[in-house]
Amino acid sequence: FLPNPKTVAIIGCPFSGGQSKVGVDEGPIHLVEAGLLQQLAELGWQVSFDGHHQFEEIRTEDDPPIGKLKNPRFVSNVCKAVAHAVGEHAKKGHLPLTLGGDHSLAMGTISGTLEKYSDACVVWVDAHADINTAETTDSGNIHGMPLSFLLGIGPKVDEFSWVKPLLKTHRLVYIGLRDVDQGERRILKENGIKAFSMHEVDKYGIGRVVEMALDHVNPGRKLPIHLSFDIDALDPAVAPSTGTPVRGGLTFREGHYICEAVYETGCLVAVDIMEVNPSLSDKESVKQTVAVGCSIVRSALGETLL
Ligand code: HAR
Ligand code: MN
Ligand code: MN
Ligand code: MN
Repeated sequence: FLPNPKTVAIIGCPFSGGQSKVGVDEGPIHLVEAGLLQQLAELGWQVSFDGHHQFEEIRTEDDPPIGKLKNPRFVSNVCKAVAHAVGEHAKKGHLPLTLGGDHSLAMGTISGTLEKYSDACVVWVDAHADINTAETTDSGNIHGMPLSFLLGIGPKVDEFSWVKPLLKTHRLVYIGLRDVDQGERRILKENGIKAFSMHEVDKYGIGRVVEMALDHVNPGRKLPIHLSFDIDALDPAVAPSTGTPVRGGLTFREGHYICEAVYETGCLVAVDIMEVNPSLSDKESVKQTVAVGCSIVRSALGETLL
């Protein structure tokens, strides 16, 4: 799908409005400071980076909840801007790599990908399903909801009417789930959405799981793939600095294997790396989490072991 020489367009998104912990907005700065750009250049990519996105802040006082949704206008405006940025890069034939920031940003990134590749499928790697609706959310945190908007599931929220429900349920697959709310379980079941939880990773091994996941969303490996990787998919021992860690996660190798296998399909058109929060836990843990974020991205962009 991508022209030669391959160009990666990095979109730094210092944004935390989709959840309530401070610091996740510093994720992109830390990933870049750790040398991610040079590392990707060494893999043979042309790296284009316009600097971190500056978002016009809407303060919480000026952005009261809509129903249960917190910071709705701020999240909506930011995601809209991100959708535009990702869409423009994709249309130039570049691979947009979005550095989060919280996972509400995926409403923007996937909207942008679908603008250029309407038949794209999504591989969502996460401890969480992020598919709550305005009705089912308990927390009101929009980072737990992006997929419901992209799929057009649940009540319409005017503020998010710009999000076109272009993602089809059969073009979405999850890997790594282990903390799924009751309402989300119902949504997955009712819509027949394919999910490989940690149970399936244990049962079949990561190799079979990735193969089955890709067979489901991308039979024949002909469709473009958007990889949305939440760092909390990894076990907290591997990636401790994140807002909602859940034990029993992917090992270092399992996480990297997913990325390597997706890259190998030759279908990858966009990547998100989300929820790295450098203000949580001690300095060593932060360093470790940022380093693992960089290496996950390198694997997704073609780094091999041999
Ligand atoms: N399901 C819970 C909610 O809706 C927790 C979501 C946590 N989400 C993330 N992104 N960290 O995956 O609030
Ligand atoms: Mn810092
Ligand atoms: Mn997530
Ligand atoms: Mn998560």
